[in-house]
This record gives sequence, structure tokens and C-alpha cells, in this order.
Amino acid sequence: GQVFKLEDYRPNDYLIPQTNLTFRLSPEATIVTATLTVERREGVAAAAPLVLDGDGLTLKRIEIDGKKAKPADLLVTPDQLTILKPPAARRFQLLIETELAPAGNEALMGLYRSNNVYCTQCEAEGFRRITYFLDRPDILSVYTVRIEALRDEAPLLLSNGNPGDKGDIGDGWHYAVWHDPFPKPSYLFALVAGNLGQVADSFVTMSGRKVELGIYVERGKEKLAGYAMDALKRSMRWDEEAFGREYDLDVFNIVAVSDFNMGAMENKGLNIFNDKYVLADEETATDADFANIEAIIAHEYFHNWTGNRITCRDWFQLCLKEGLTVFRDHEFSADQRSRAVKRIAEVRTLRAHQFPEDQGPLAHPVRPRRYREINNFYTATVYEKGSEVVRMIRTILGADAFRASMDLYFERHDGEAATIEDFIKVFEDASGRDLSQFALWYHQAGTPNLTVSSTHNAAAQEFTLEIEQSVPPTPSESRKRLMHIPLAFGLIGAGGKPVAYSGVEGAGVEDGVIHLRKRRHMVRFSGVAERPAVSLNRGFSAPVTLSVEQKADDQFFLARHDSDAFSRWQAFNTLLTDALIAAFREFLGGKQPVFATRLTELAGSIAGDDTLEHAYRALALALPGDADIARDIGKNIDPDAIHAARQTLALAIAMANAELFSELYHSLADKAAFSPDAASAGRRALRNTLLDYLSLLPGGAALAAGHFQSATNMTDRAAALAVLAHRHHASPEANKALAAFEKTYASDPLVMDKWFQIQASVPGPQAVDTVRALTAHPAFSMANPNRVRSLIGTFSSANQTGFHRADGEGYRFFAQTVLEVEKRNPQVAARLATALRSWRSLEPGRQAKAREALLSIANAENLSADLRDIVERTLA
Ligand code: DPP
Ligand code: ZN
Repeated sequence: GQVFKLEDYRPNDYLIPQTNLTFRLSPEATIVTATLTVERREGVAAAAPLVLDGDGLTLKRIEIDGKKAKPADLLVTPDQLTILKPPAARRFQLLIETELAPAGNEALMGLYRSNNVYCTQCEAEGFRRITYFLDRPDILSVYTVRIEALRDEAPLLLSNGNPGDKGDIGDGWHYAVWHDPFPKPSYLFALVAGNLGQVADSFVTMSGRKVELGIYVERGKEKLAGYAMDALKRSMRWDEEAFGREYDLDVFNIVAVSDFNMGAMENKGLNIFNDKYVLADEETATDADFANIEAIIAHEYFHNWTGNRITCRDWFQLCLKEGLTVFRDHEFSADQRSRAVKRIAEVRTLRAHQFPEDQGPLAHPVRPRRYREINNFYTATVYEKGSEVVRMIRTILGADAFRASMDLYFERHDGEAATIEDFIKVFEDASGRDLSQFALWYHQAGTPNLTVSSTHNAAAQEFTLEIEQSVPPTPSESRKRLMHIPLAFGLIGAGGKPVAYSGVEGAGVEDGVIHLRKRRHMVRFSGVAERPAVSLNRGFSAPVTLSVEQKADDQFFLARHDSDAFSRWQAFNTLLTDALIAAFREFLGGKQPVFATRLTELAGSIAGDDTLEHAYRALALALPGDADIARDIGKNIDPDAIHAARQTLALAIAMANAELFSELYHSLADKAAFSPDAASAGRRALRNTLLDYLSLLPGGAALAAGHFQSATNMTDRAAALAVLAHRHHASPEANKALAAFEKTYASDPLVMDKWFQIQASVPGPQAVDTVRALTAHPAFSMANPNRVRSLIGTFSSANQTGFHRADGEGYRFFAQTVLEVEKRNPQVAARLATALRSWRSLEPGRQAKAREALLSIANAENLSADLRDIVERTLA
């Protein structure tokens, strides 16, 4: 396939200042009439051909300035329309009529049908499946859209912007017109038509304008949209308060659909959501679902300024809107919930998804320079690392200068399609800082590593830190340049008090942050009488890995006393990881590991520490996952030995703390009516974590079965079901609970997703057979992305022992299934296939079998561009 390169960017010869679209909707033959005002750019020769993008289109009619175009003046294929000699006038009108079949569109890009609702998905390149267009984000156009449909079939007709005219046409047809005054790129176009239920509300903006809010869901599910509406209003207020950003249209609509490739889409004034991120109540959604809904509603809403008002010049700049908007939604959630807990959860996610990407064959810079298929760059690196880079800018500038810079960004670039260079420049201009070395975070792939050692000279009262940075090679980048890494730190003395020092010499130390810019730094603190413990990368100030020469005593000390909540969590997590890796090696050597008493005791004292939030304690007690341990070991992975180590540690912690955990477990039961707020969710999280430990002890299955039966909300019910299925696989209690859950929720697909997920993640060699059998379950469908991700995605990315079964059967099943999904939906298949990206870190036997599976995908006939790109890069 073609390789697109950043350095090849140039503006198109033409602009499309206005786009008028008429849709005459029908499932098999929708007619789209596009009337485009085309403008030749200043300085471009009059004869320049106009080349429009298409993707599988059927052209029915084309007129230039009201006259039928001559076939000799055109080159037409399903994927491109060239007007060889456009009119000499600077501006002309182009009318293009295409015919589409939304009912047969299973790729879920362009115009398609989901549960009989017409909807669209245009990012990144879906608009070209609707009409021929300059389908690139730097072509900003003012859209007017007229939708015609049978009133019975589609009483609701929505598009971007503000509503205009509407009425009947006759023969049961009606129409509605929408006008969006804000010029926008085609990827933000949206249309929805169908028969949906509505939840209505309103919001008064900071300047006193009233905005009508609507959330549209499947009829009968209106009561499940209340939390999303509440999250929307809180997001709108927060963006005014935190960033001074006010909403700009008269209406803001959200539609939930059940077939959707992504989480949601920020189309101007008409967000379209995967229904999983809208619908919730205590009976059907977990606390994690509520938190995700809040975050994603916020994320898409925040895009209105960071993405829509200021968009991307080209798709290489994707992080300009995504990294920044993730940063904004993280800050929102931190303000709505607990900042420390949110930060820990973010870092766990980053490490689970972005670190392995950065350390494997799919590594790419936050701003890539090359792509073959842009759909494959909606990655953890662009999103999550992109957000971390923005966070580091704020750390370097400070909160006030950061906010002033953001104000300048909105002022300077509103209405534009901008670049990362533009973005960095506003921070430089507003703060007077030089960010040229820092900008490498956008340009250079790979997770930097810091090696740290320390010495204390008691006689001289000097404490010295030696820090060395290195960035590992990544595909096509073997030599790396030195980065600017802001490393927050603290020196901690007896009782957890910060250690005062009278002077510091070495790297630029500012406000508790060491600014690393060279390969090696020596930082010398004077006036330090006693050797302190060092708390490093506080708050996870930089997305790096650390190799710290730190005594275990110091780690234990930090896990009890660090005043930075993140670093305190980190210290305990590091102790757990180190113990698990040691146990893994003992299992490989045929020995039974033994865990230090002080480690299992520390787990108990964290669990019982009432000065810590419940949610924090739950996060601390959640052992690093099988995949986390594998990532930290890095090579020669045997998932069975890792899993055995993890089970053994869990049991040791449970046995050492049986009484305390049991008492605490009982004291945490819900007393008041259900509330999804952070404090209540935290209490449930801790109680369910304790249940997981207690289930390993005698009577554990009965305890979990009781928890399941008495659960009054989905959080507790699903947690107990997972404990039964995972810890007591195939027991009568587990089988009974699985059957009861299935029976109760058989007709609720989103809840059945949990049932699929729980079973797909049961560890052990039987998992592949279970999952294969479940593909025939009536609630499963290869055509629905949520079902596929719940069953196949969970199996391949969250079941290390099942997926990596030693005989390779997990891989074989997976390769077949990916190819089956791909026939319908290449994007979902390509995303699934990334589960094999770390295949080179497996032990040789599994490595060979994983490679065979990848090759069997690569050698399949008619592979889509999406899947081919992932598989070829993974094998390269
Ligand atoms: N809808 C996706 C997101 O919001 C892509 N823009 O991140
Ligand atoms: Zn986004």
C-alpha cells in the first residue's frame, strides 16, 4: 500500500468554502446530492485538475456550474473523481450525486445502519464513502444539510449545527434542514435518522446563552441516559471554569448507537456514541462504566474546542487534538473524583497499553511521520502518551503560565487547522521558555529509561543523586537524541518528613523537579545530615521507566510514608512486582516461592489504613496483572509461570490477613441507597478486592456466591461473578451464578458483554474452547464491535494463560477469528490483531507458534489495508 509521509504535506490547490448536502434516505439506495462551492486557491494556475477522494462510490450525476459534465473532462473510479479542466473562474459550483447502500455497510464507516437507525462515522476517512470530496482535515467548509426520509421509519432527523426548516414532502416523506455556521473538516460531518427516544435538558452558558441538550437512545432506554446528561452538564461547566471555553451552538445533541467502531465521536454539535458509553443505571452498569461514561462524555464535549474549533492540519497531527483532549478529560475526572486515585489509574492504563506499544514493533512517535493506514494510529501512544506530554508541559511551565498559553492557543488558532509546531510555539511565546529539546517527546518513539543511584556522605553532609537517561531503539529509529525529562522528586527522612537541604548543585532543580537534559546528571544536595529515602518521578511527572538502585528498606519506608500519594502507591507496587518476578524465576527453576512476611503484612496495613481513601487501598491491593508482570520481565515470557507466581502471592496475602480482610469486608457493605459517586464506588472497589482475596481461603466459593446473590447493583454482581468464574472455575457455585446471570440479562447486550468478558478471561488452557463455544451463543455476533471486543478482545488481550496456551491453539483460533471479523469490519480486525504485538518477548516455543499465526493472517487473500499494515509491521 501507499505510504503517506509528513514531509509530503502541501495544501490542496482548491478549497471548498461551502458544502450543501441532500440525503434521500433508504436502506438499499440512499441518494446523496452534494453541491460544493469550489474555490481555486490564490496563485494556483487555472488549469489545475481537481482530484476528489472517494471510497467505493457509485457516481450517478455530475454537473459543473449547472451543466452536465462531459465524460471526456472527467476521470471517475469508485475511489477518485478527477475534474481534468475545472472552469477558469476562481469559484465554481460542483454538483455530485452518489448512491449508497447503508444497510449493507458492515465496516461501520461512512453512512450505515445500526438497529435500523441511519448514522455516520467519518473520522478519519469515512466522508469519502458518502460523496467525492477533498476529504482531509485542512479543508474547512460551512455545511448545510437537508435530510429526507419516510416519517414512520425516521421521525428524528439530525445533523450538525443548528436546526432549520422542516416539514412534509408527501407520500409519507418528511425533511429537516440543519446549518452549521462553523467551518469544519469533513471528518466532523454527522447525520442521524431514525426512531429514537429523547432525553431533553438545557444548559445556560457563562455568558447567559441557553443551549438545548438532547440525548437520543433506543426507545425504552431513556431512563438509562440520566447519568450521561448529568456528566455533560458538568463537563460544560468545567470547561468554562478550567479553560474559559464556552459552548457555541444553540443545541448540543448526543446519539447512542449499538454498532460503533470507537468509543464515541465528537462531530460538531452532534456527538455519536457507542451506547456502552451512554447507557447506565445501577442494575446494568458497574462503577467503572459510570466513570468511563463521565470521562468519554467529557472527552467528546471538550473536543468542541480542542479538535473542532481548532482542528488538525493533517492526520500526522492527530495528537494535537487527541493528546490534548485526553489531558483535559483526565483533569476533569481528577476534579470530579479523587486526584490521586485518578492519577494511579491513568498510569496503570498507560503502562498496560502504551508501554508495550512503545517497546514493540508497532512503536511510533506521538506525532508519527509515516503511515499506511491512518485508522491504525488511533493508539495509546497518540492518546495517552500524547496526554502525558501535555502534562509535562504544564509541569515545566507551571499552572498559571500553562493556562495563559492555552488562552493564547485558542486566540491565535481558532478556526484553523493547526500543527504540533503551532501548539509548542504558543507555550514558548507565552512563557518565554525554549521547548526545542522538549519537543522530542513528539518526534521520538520509545520509553526513556532513567538509571538512578545515590550516595550519602555523612561527614560532608552531602547527598548525591546520579541519573543517566537512555532511550531504547525503536523501528526505523536506531539512534536517539537526549530528551528534556522533568523528574519530580522528594527527599524523605524519618517519620516521612521532607528532608531540608541548604543547597543544591547540578541539573536545573526547580520547585521539586530535576530537569534532565543531558545523558548524565549529578545532583548534589548539601546540608543533609542523615541519608534520606528518595521519592522519584512523583505524580508520574514523566512517562519513563526507572532503574533505581534503592534498598528494599527504603522501598518499604516509602510505601508507608511517602507524602506523594502516587509515589507511595508506586513504592508498594514496585515491591509487589519485584516479589512476583523473583517468584516467577523460582517457578521456572522448579522451586516453590516464599514471600517476605513484611510484604504480606504491609498489604494488611494498607488495607486497614483509615487515613487512605478506599479507592486508593483497592488500587494498592490489586496485584500487577499477568501482562504487567510480563512487560516488566521483558523477554522469554512463560505466562503459566507468571500466573502461578501471581496466584501464590495472592494466596499468601490472603492467608496473612484473613481476619483483618474478613472484618473489613463485612464493615464495607453498602448501607445507603446506591450512588455512583467516587466515594461509594471506592468503598465497593475495596470490598470487592477483599472478596477476591477471601475467595482463596476455605469457604471462599460460598462467600462469593453469597455476595453474588445478595448484590443490589451490577458492580457487586459482576465482581462476584468474576471471582467465582476465575477463582472457582467450573465449581457448582460458578456454574450456577453464570447461568443465573445469563438468564437474567439474556436480552441486554451490554450486560451480556460482561458475561462474555468474564468467561473469556478465565485463566487456563480450557479458555480457548470456552471462547470458541461462546462464539455460537445467541447473544454473540461477529458483526457487532462490542460483542467481538468483549469475547475475542478480552481473550486475546486479558487472558495471558488462555491466549498463550503452550500448544498454540489460542493463536490459531485467534488468527481464524481475526480473518472472519475482517471480512466485515477491517478496522475492528486490525485493532484485535495488535494483541500479538509483543510476540517476540515470548519464550521460543510460543514465539514460533505466534509467528505462524501472524503469517497465516499475512498470507490470507485479499487482506484489507488495515489488517495488512498491522500484521506486516508486527512481523517486520
Ligand atoms: N472519536 C474519537 C475520539 O474522540 C476519535 N476522534 O477520540
Ligand atoms: Zn478524542
